Amino acid sequence: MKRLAIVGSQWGDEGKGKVVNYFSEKFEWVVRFSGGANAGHTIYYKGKKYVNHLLPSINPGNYSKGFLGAGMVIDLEQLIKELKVMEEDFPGISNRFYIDLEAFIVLPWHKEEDELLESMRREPIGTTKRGIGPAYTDKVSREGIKLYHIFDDKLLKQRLEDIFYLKNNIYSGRLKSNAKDVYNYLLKQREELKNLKVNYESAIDMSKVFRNSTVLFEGAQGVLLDLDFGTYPFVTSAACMAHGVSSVGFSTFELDEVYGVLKAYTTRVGSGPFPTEIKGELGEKIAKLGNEFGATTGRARSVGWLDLPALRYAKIRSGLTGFVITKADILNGFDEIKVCTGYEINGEIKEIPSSSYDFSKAKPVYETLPGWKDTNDVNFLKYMAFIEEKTGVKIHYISYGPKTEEMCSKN
Ligand code: 2SA
Ligand code: GDP
Ligand code: MG
Repeated sequence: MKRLAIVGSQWGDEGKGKVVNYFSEKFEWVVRFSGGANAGHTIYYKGKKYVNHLLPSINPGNYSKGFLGAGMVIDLEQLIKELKVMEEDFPGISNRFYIDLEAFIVLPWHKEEDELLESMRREPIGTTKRGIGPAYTDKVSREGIKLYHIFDDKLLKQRLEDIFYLKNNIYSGRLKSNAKDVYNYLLKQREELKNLKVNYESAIDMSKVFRNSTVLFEGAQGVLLDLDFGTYPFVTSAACMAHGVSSVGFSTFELDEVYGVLKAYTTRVGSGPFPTEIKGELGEKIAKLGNEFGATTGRARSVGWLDLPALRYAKIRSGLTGFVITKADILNGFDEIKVCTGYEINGEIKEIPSSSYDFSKAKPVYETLPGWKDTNDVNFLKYMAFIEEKTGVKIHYISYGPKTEEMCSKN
């Protein structure tokens, strides 16, 4: 296989980092194509845990290289932090990372705006406050800084002055950031990145490299958090699905496979509809067993039963060709497992509605399946067969623990 995309099939935190890390053995490049430091992708290497927010989940021990694409919004300060953690254990690893010169930069004012907007919203989105929404907003309204700007002192200074002229008019002095401080801040980041020997590349050079290499695309968040197709407005501001590879110069038709990572139950962090949420003791029990806390913010994730309409939606929207199921081990020993097969909305059985308003009224219709002792149990095989039958997507791999090696092919 030359090109594989791995995306989240639910609301994120399905275990994409671990799954990408498992497959990274077989690919020359691991590419993050969207999002920013809102993501938290957990990997283990030689028994040690690393949480990648920006770095692609390459296997530090092999030769694979990581690319941060133009569709990302990059917080350079956070990137440097992550690289330094990696450098302690793998000296020289930073030189295996490449950034598209067109990538957009998250700056201190974006985080300030994220805080301000959340505090002013009547119905907060529950963002990670990593400046993601404001950074993408600036990108679209053409008011920001791209990576290439930081290599031209004069251009950078001029742009920052222009940006703050506008921002200060809009925010009437409410922002603490100013052009001079951000300029000095960026020169410092530039110096640190130079010392770490990170590579910068133009899209044209990289697309030549990628066309002659094997590439693994690492999605962030999940289909239901996608800006266009998720539970808007309770979504992130980026492409969470396979179509995001277009920002690296690929068409989805060039992908050999698109694997959706699917957690054996569902979690969600932040606001928005969550029909299969399990409230009370049982939900808390699963959350505790699954250690369901945000890998970026530490926020408690809400837990729910598996949601098949949501998976059918993910299949159609993201063109999934297979599933990788994770965290079924967390449900080991449960007598019964519920699975949502449809929603009742205004007295009718339906698939996912377009509007979050209708979705928030959806009542899940459940089937109850027998639980399993462990992931070798026949009842777990039945659970997987049920998912395959109801979604029309085959499960290709099973992850049964957090470590990279705790994974096997299904057949
Ligand atoms: P934002 O910050 O603007 O992207 O938030 C908008 C919504 O997107 C959700 N979101 C996430 N959901 C699950 N996992 C994410 N990454 C972290 C993790 C989350 C954390 O790995 O656990 O640590 O809290 C992630 N990033 C964004 C967010 O909750 C909002 O609903
Ligand atoms: P991502 O955002 O999709 O990469 O997922 P996160 O890293 O935010 O959250 C997934 C959590 O589950 C991490 O703590 C992983 O180490 C852990 N994990 C991944 N796969 C499995 C699995 O199959 N079983 C168990 N028990 N934990 C897993
Ligand atoms: Mg995560």
